[in-house]
Amino acid sequence: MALNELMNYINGEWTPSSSGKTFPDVNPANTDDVIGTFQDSEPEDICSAIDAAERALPSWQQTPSAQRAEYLKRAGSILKARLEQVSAALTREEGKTLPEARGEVQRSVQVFEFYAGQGLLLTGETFPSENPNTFVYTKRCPLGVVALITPWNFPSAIPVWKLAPALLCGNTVVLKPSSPAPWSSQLLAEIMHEAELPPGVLNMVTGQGGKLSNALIADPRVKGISFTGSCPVGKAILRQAAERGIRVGLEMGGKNPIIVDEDADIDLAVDLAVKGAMWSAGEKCTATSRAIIPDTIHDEFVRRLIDRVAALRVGDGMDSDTEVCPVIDHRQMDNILDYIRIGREEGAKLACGGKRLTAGNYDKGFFIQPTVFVDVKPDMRIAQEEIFGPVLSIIRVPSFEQAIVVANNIRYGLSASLVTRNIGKVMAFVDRIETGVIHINSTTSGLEVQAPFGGMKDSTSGYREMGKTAIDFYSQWKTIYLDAPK
Ligand code: UN1
Repeated sequence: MALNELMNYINGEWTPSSSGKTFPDVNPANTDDVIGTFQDSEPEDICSAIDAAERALPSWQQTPSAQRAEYLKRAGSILKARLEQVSAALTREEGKTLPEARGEVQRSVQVFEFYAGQGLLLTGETFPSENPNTFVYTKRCPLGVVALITPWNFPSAIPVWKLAPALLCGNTVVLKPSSPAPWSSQLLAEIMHEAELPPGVLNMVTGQGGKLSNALIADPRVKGISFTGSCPVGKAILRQAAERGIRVGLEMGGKNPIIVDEDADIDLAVDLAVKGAMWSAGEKCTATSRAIIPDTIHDEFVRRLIDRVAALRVGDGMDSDTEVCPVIDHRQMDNILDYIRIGREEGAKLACGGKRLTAGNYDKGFFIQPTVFVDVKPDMRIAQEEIFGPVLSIIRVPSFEQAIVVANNIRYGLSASLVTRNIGKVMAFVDRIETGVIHINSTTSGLEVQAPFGGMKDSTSGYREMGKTAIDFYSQWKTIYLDAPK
């Protein structure tokens, strides 16, 4: 069977890479299922994409923002009409269950709708002047050509939540999706094409991360970079971009805790810990990876949690009874299994899971048993480093006070959750927890598009995505002193 050969999208055209080479996109639930081949691009292809973006910039930035918003509105309605198809594609290439994929694509639709609604709201300020004949005001203008470097774990929502505000503000874009999941970005480019976005306003180039990202960052025409991915890659981007003095937004790892208060509903706490840790096989930067539990309820919490985790159904995300999906690829699977080995060597106790599933159809995919460690000490590597897999570490603490200390004693600061009925503890937690996202009585993951999203500490370079805040990243200010002519 002839495979689908997918192309780069440059200047409104489907273009092969200059290398002539391709790489396959494979279904992580069944590696016999090759979705298609994608262009294994070279720095020259990035250069052509930047050429196109640069050429498209003058007329795009002069297009009124209300009109730019119209394209987003159109894209949102095309995506909405295609929700089932795009969600199924997402499950097939990324692995997450179909309901989770639908949730993600639905969020992409909401992102388009939200920014489409901002078309007439790119507001500035007016200021009284010292002089009677002067009008002082501010106006937003775009950065220019921006590079969006996106991960595989939310291959629909993350490209959309970067692209929509970038376009709204009048920037032109080069999108480089992560190579394990390029198809979702391909579908996004197709939708923007159908929405009749002018050629060159969005360009998409697939291929190996390091080489292509370097070419993007090094090009003097690129004026901003937004990246979601791992901490080491993010820090390397930051160093390179600092040389050029351009704007960089980094959204990186997490090691997100759930703290359960002594008076909490334990079944609710177990439910939130299991969903937060195991849904999407833990492959969210907002996934729960530490459960910090006070002595008094520890054993009961662990007993109920293990019952629940041991009963989780692992399988193909397309099967309607699957709860835990495969992980993305062999490399990721090996990383996770390595961390499980490290946890055992460090002296943590494996309470359930811990292995790759291999019998029957499992053999063809990358399935890992949902895994729980108990007796985890806060300074162990499995309690400090991001694993990005279905692995939860349970840490026992003497008190609520100590729980917050342990939660904060880490380089990351993305998200945290508290399960409690006690309003005083809610307030103390909100005050003292060092994370950019705080969930009370809900899982550490889950975001809404109208609210700012981002972390603290090593999880971020200090900016926020989504909501109106993203507009501040993708635009810059002009301050105008307008004097009446004599
Ligand atoms: C969510 O919690 O719903 O890469 C989204 C990630 C985050 C997105 C989390 N940027 O996992």
